[in-house]
Amino acid sequence: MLLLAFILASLASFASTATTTTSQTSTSTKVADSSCTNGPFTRQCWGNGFSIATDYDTKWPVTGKTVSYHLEITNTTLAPDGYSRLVMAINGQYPGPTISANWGDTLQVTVKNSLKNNGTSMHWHGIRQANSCNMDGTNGITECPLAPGETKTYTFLCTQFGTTWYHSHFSAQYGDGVLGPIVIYGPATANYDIDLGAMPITDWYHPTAFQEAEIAAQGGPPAADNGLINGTMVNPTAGGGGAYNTVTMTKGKKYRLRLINTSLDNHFMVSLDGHNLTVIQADFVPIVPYSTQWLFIGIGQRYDVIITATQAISSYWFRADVQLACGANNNNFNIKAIFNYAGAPVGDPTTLGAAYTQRCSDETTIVPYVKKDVPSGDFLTHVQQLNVSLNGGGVPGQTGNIVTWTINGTPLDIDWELPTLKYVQESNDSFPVDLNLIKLPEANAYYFWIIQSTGFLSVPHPIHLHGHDFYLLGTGLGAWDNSFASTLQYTNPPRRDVAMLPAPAAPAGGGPPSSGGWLVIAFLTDNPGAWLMHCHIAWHVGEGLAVQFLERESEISGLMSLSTLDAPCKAWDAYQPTAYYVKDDSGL
Ligand SMILES: *[C@@H]1O[C@H](CO)[C@@H](O)[C@H](O)[C@H]1NC(C)=O
Ligand SMILES: *[C@@H]1O[C@H](CO)[C@@H](O)[C@H](O)[C@H]1NC(C)=O
Ligand SMILES: *[C@@H]1O[C@H](CO)[C@@H](O)[C@H](O)[C@H]1NC(C)=O
Ligand SMILES: *[C@@H]1O[C@H](CO)[C@@H](O)[C@H](O)[C@H]1NC(C)=O
Ligand SMILES: *[C@@H]1O[C@H](CO)[C@@H](O)[C@H](O)[C@H]1NC(C)=O
Ligand SMILES: *[C@@H]1O[C@H](CO)[C@@H](O)[C@H](O)[C@H]1NC(C)=O
Ligand SMILES: *[C@@H]1O[C@H](CO)[C@@H](O)[C@H](O)[C@H]1NC(C)=O
Ligand SMILES: [Cu+2]
Repeated sequence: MLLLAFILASLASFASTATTTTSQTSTSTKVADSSCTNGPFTRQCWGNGFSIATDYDTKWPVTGKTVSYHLEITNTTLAPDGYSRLVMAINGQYPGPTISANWGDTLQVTVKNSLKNNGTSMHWHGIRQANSCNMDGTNGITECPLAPGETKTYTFLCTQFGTTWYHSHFSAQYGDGVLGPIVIYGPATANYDIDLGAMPITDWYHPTAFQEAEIAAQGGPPAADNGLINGTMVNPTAGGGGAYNTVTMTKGKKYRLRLINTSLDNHFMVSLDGHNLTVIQADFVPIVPYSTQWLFIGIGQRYDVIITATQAISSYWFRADVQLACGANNNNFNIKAIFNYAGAPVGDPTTLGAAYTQRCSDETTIVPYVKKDVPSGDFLTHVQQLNVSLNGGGVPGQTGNIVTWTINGTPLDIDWELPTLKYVQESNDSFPVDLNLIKLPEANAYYFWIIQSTGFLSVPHPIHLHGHDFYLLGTGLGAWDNSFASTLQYTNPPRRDVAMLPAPAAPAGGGPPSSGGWLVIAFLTDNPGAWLMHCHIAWHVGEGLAVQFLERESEISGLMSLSTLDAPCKAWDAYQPTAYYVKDDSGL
């Protein structure tokens, strides 16, 4: 009932936006104050005292409304690019259904694992889970995996707004289809007429992700066979079938498009021929709008962009170019979608892409709209270094060598049946070393992290943190030096939940070790829980590239009911000894 009411309400708001005109957009922007409400010309407003100027880390609306969804995971055959393969679909589709809610609503999502031979665990990427770490869906950290046949309901408040995605955290499973977009409606830093919704972009493999993960662990990352834009693409082989995703625009209108990079391994730059993209949000953080022709999206990152349909009535290619600079691994370098103006003749576009320089590094023009500074004086007292290394610095190229990624010498290896929150529930402090667990006992302190990649094959890594937006203070090639501390950006640095740990371009044909790169981030301990920080390249997190923070441990059980772990853990304990397949990676 609630869901139906919500759908009707959002249809009504779309209907009203679709009938307005854009002629006055730039002149009639109202100031975002408590008396203005959200509309095509007043996107900065929200209502009831909330607006784009609200600091959502400390304040958010509580609507009292609960929006419910049911997601059932099944093992089925689909052909998103014309090639049939096993897909672990959600409600029979790939990508899974879009979950949407308003800022301040409670989401209640019931997940049913109807797979025969895998557990699962659903993570709501970038959702802060304020005081609800037990709903983060990270198996081995915040819950036991959901055994085949089991159901779990995740309930959490939408304290942020914007675009994100949900995905399985059970080994490489999201690569086989267990993912979908999330849209949380809220204010925006620029006006637009029509919300086109989410457009996930990913690399796509014809063997399953579990098969590819094994190949990656034995030798190196396998090449993707294709890429998908909004779950579809043509097959590059002649007569292979598939179709381009097609979006229709009306000349004169402004469109909001929500881009999500759900890749396993490949990085892209995206562009719409003949148009600029006005970027208004990076991950969940609203930013001062800027215009660009090409946009780099790392795995797990999101960008909300506005496209103004001012060009001639025609068809235009939207491009997702694989970046060789990231160590591209794709057999198709022609991943595209179609943006069609209403009234344009039918047929593939003939437009040419704008020139650009290949790269593998984040956007550098991210300025958060709500300004927040980081106290530089805390740096030296609260800094730790995390060294990222392949095989713990061991000799690569040895046959049969299983690839691992270590942090300070240890690859993370979780125990599905004994998640970190279970230790907390049982007041057991004997954390094994390979949980890579770092305690953060101090409340409301800024902790600083120097993430340094070292040694052989220091490829770029998209680093993602659960439970927080972090502050991105700086990044560079080579080795970090403490004298750099004074050059970091402490004044309104970018905030987001995924950032690139950079690396120099790989030497042609292998070659000698590179000198790596560094990334410095900080976050405030304002959310007690157990939070994973990991590389979002599916192979790398499976190979151990992760740590977990146990934040304000003593407060956790007072803030949430850890008894939510009990039933799924009991079912998992019963299933695991009978499982057909065994865990053969970090479990994440
Ligand atoms: C999916 O189905 C295939 C083919 O029947 C089977 O081999 C595989 O184990 C199934 N996977 C899961 C996770 O149930
Ligand atoms: C999950 O299922 C796939 C087959 O669909 C299999 O290859 C993989 O080993 C399974 N993993 C676990 C841990 O069950
Ligand atoms: C993505 O695909 C879905 C399902 O086909 C469609 O409803 C939606 O409009 C598409 N979105 C975009 C941005 O193309
Ligand atoms: C997605 O992220 C990966 C890894 O960061 C990157 O290689 C790829 O280019 C990105 N895709 C898009 C569409 O930006
Ligand atoms: C896109 O931005 C560039 C650089 O600011 C500008 O030169 C160009 O005219 C813009 N193109 C369109 C279609 O607005
Ligand atoms: C990280 O590597 C640097 C350079 O090799 C070394 O000085 C430092 O002790 C290492 N830190 C940790 C925590 O292992
Ligand atoms: C505490 O955790 C360890 C694993 O590190 C486990 O072996 C032990 O049984 C646990 N103790 C209790 C009392 O549950
Ligand atoms: Cu990585």
